Amino acid sequence: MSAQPRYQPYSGPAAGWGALRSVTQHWLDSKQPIKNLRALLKTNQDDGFDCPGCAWGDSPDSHLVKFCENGAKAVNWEATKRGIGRAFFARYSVAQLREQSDYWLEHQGRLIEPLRYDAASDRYLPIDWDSAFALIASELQRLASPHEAEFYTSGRASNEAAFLYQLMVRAYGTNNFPDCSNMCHEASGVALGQSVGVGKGTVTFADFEHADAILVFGQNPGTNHPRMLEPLREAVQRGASVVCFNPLKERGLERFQHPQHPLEMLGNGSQPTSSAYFRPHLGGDMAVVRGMAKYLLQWERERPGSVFDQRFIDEHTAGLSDWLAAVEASDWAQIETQSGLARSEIEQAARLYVRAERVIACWAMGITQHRHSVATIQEIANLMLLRGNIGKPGAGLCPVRGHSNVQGDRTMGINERPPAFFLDALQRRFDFPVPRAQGHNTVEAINAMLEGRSKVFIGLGGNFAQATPDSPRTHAALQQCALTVQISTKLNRSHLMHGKQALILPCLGRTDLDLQAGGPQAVTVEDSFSMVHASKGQLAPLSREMRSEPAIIAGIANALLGTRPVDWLHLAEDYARIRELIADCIPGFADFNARLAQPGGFYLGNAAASRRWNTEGGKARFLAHPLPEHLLPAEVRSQAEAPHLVLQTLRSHDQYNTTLYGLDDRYRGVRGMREVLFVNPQDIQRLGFVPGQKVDVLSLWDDGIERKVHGFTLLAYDTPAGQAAAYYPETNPLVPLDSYGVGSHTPTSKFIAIRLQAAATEQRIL
Ligand SMILES: Nc1nc2c(c(=O)[nH]1)N[C@H]1C(S)=C(S)[C@@H](COP(=O)(O)OP(=O)(O)OC[C@H]3O[C@@H](n4cnc5c(=O)[nH]c(N)nc54)[C@H](O)[C@@H]3O)O[C@H]1N2
Ligand SMILES: Nc1nc2c(c(=O)[nH]1)N[C@H]1C(S)=C(S)[C@@H](COP(=O)(O)OP(=O)(O)OC[C@H]3O[C@@H](n4cnc5c(=O)[nH]c(N)nc54)[C@H](O)[C@@H]3O)O[C@H]1N2
Ligand SMILES: [Mo]
Repeated sequence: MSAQPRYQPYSGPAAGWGALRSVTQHWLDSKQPIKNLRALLKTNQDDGFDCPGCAWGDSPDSHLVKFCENGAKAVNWEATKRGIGRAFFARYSVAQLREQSDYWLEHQGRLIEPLRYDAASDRYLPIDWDSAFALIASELQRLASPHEAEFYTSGRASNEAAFLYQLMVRAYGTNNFPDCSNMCHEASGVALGQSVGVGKGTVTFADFEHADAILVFGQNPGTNHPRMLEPLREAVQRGASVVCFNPLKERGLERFQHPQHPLEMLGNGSQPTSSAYFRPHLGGDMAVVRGMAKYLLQWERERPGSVFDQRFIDEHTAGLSDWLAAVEASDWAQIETQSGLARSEIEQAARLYVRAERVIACWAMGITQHRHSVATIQEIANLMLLRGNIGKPGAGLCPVRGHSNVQGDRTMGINERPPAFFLDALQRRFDFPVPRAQGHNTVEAINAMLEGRSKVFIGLGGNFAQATPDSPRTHAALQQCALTVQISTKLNRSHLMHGKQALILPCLGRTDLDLQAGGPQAVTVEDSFSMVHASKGQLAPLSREMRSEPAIIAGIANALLGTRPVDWLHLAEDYARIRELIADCIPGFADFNARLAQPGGFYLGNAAASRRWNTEGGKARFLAHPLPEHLLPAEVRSQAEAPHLVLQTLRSHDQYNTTLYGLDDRYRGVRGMREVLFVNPQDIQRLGFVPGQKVDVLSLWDDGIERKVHGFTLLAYDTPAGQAAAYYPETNPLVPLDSYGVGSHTPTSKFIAIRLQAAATEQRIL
């Protein structure tokens, strides 16, 4: 699928013919094009399955085809005819598989039978399901404490699977739930919980149709949430503004830029414009928003009552004066240096914000994967509260979620720091001593395994070995375990970085028909807008040996706990039974089974969206943080050598997290390669390199560990000076385990201090 390595800036628009060509290639590559076309037409339809791609919601009014280029890739990836079982694993030892690329591993096809690692032959061999369940139960029972096991979840797990999983794990006795959300929108949950009392977004799809301005911070929807481009485009057509903040000119967002000069309409008398594109420094968004707030304060003082929504503030909020004091105390020199924007640009952004009556603020990983992410998100919330932009139509907060059910998994209790009301509800309903001690998040789980405090790792989906920071240490952490279990659809590195004993349990995916004793089953998911809807797989599974996630969890739970506190196997026969339990325990799910029949699903409700504030004090809170003194952390500043560049790690157009569909990144002009470093041409020159040269990349931290990746090709790219970009997961070895967000523990994947060295082999490939 991927040609000779090539780099040539892309000139076409986002989507369009380039997208069609790409979908067709992936579709043919699945080896069952006709079957998959049927599948694609069922994507996100009422009687079909939820797209296994992103968590963007659907317009309830549209019955048209509801998939995008990258959703189509996700479906074709899952619905492949290729399967791997005993023959494949007889051919390759684990050591040989480790030599293969991540791309090659996933490309081999779907996992079709349960496997157990055999140390004598260094191979995975077939095992029957009951023996696999018995092995897990005996290893878990052998631990000195349930807190010595880690139960990871990736955000594709359905509500039913997640609820059953957390119930099993808590009945076993721990809250150790590291999950992908810890590396993703954790900061949004933490920040918004404190600010507005709900750790989720407050908008629904309909709000996008009424917004006068949409702010898009640190997000690349053209690749990662393509269906979001449609409401953005409609907004612009309606005369609303779309205001983007991103150091990179992302192709899918560029169309919303004012075609001539983004700075043209600065002064009062200038032409109104619909849109603007600002390019802050990595990690500079808090300073941007602080600067916008400074202008708002100034204008309010000049014309009292013209800017702040004083009625909303008086009735609904607390803490304004402390925050305004912090705004006043921040000086422009610091704001300009830290934000990377000129004061005039910040003024322009502030004008676009105040001119709009109803504003939505969206953000994703460009905001959350930073050290000061919680403070930054609270600053965005402050800005929105100032003009009453939460809890009215066409306005609100919109952390755009990643995995298709990552939000639902949290709602179901995949949470290492569960709220007391949730645990109380479990205890009331199931009558067992629910563990109350805080569990491990992802970073804590890695540390616990590294130090030998945790000995069993179970992964409900995902690719823990590659998605996590500091890869060599994470690999070592997994390899030290007594047992690792991966419940997966495809082969990935997490199966190869295994514990002393190891299991691969092949599961059904979203597109697969899920037949249980009670008939064909549907599962449910929750999107970024708190809409819950059913997902029903359509395609006959590749093998009878694959099981659904609920069935696998029930099998493990049955071996581990018998029928305590529920009859697990009975539940897995008909998922409506699981939904009844969810309805009993989780607010918003009353009459769950009946309400699922509603076309498009049902809205879970959101207290903040109806201006009820479940915070300390019962009001929405302006939370005041000083601007960070330095963006570079002390652990980097203390090093003898200063960093050459700051690196962000991001997604190409041809990947889904650690799953690589191909080796191209169409909108950034890259073909056939991934080990590349996007650097400003002047930086390349300043550092004494030439474009196309290969370099080794080192990251800086104060723990004496050398973190390095080799042979990355330098690409001259339009990125602000000093700021580089490269793909994840190839660069995860550079992310120090101890470099994470304050209050969120999210690895700082968008801010890594690096130095470059000429690669040992001086070969140039371009
Ligand atoms: N096709 C596809 N879809 C996906 C995924 C996928 O891998 N492939 N992944 C899913 C998941 S789990 C998630 S979480 C989402 C991720 O969706 P995104 O958050 O869009 O993903 P990233 O590629 O990490 O892009 C981050 C963007 O933020 C910008 N950025 C980085 N640092 C900063 C900063 O400091 N400030 C600002 N203002 N911008 C910054 C980058 O230039 C980039 O455009 O997508 C989901 N959807
Ligand atoms: N450096 C850096 N690191 C990052 C990020 C970054 O931007 N930069 N982003 C972070 C983010 S936002 C996230 S969400 C995480 C993602 O972390 P994960 O969710 O752990 O990773 P994925 O790559 O989505 O997992 C892919 C694997 O999931 C399995 N799988 C796919 N579908 C299913 C299914 O339906 N059921 C089951 N059981 N298994 C399935 C397949 O075996 C596949 O190999 O990575 C994080 N890591
Ligand atoms: Mo994510």
